[in-house]
Amino acid sequence: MVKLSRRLLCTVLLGASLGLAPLATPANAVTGGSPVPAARYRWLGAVGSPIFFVRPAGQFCGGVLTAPDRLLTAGHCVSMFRTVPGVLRVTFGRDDLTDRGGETVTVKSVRMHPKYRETSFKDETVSHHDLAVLTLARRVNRPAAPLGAAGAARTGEIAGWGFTSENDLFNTRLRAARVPLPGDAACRRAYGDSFDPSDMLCAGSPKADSCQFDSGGPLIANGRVAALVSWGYGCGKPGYPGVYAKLDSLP
Ligand code: 4AZ
Repeated sequence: MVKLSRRLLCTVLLGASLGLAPLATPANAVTGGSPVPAARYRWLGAVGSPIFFVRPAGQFCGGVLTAPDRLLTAGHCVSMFRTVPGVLRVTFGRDDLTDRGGETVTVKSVRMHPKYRETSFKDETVSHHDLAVLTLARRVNRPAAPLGAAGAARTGEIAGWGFTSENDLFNTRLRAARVPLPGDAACRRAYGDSFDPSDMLCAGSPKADSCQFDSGGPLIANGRVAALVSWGYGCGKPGYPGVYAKLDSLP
């Protein structure tokens, strides 16, 4: 709750103070990636709300379809909307958030992972069991994402609509990148006990990483979604891989 609301507030204030819209916080996202067509991930949704007017489509997170009317996303993306799920929208099939293409569906309810909780690492909010399920107001005619554990995979793929670097505040294009999976020890070294390998997975490098507004989006390994973008200390910082919520911690 604290995490997203603080972020939303910063973004809105920054946008307002600079008199610019759309605008969002200066942060990286899918760094080191390249544009991909949304048609490649028919089950990938952009989570947003018209109240988040500083971003096209009000987008602030990603999510993956697990049934015709269920979208799995990061808990921290939607915890502040638990009591007002109807203000959330999920948009599928849009290469660029400024386009009109694809389809947009209203959200009916938000169910948080029962063990969702927040701690902190430096000035970052650490989200544990960072998963939530959105029930959509109608069923969409799209395939569910294939889900599966990363196992021994050495690399994965991430996708999201976030910014590509601190100098690219205006990216609204869906992008993807291949990221290394350096293993639990790398994240333990970086984050100590804040990293819990029982429900988290470590991915990324200074060459390619996820960042703000990529949260809730997929980490794909062996052709299956293994985890969702969750948190990290900055983006692409040497020694600080991104942290992902593993789907096998689903209740
Ligand atoms: C975020 O703020 C965020 N580099 C997402 C991913 C990462 C860091 C921050 C990982 O949503």
